[in-house]
Amino acid sequence: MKRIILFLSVATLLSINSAVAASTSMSAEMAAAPKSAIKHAMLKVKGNCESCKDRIEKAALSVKGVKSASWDQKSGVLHLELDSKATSVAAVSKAIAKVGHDTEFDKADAKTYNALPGCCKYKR
Ligand SMILES: [Cu+2]
Repeated sequence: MKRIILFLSVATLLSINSAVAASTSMSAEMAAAPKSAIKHAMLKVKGNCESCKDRIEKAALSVKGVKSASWDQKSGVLHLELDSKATSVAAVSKAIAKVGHDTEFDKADAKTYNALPGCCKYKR
């Protein structure tokens, strides 16, 4: 009896797995590594130059659980690899606003913005 139950559950798991794998490559990856909480996320952040890039990425990496941060100067999109069990895009957004950069979710306060070097004063 135990063997039959085991066989049935394995068969069920296999069919679920292949159904998921068939849907998209993204969910296939997730099915292959269900224990990993590392995910890719994107966040719009305002800035101008290389110093902005450094400042934005440093602020993002200062948040525990952020594994990598790369801000694209042209598009203003910050690409993140983060442990979704340890942090969130919302927390990263707040950390970035704190160093003077507006994000799609948070605004930097005027005092911090005004203290940025001239080249970094992006349009608000
Ligand atoms: Cu700058």
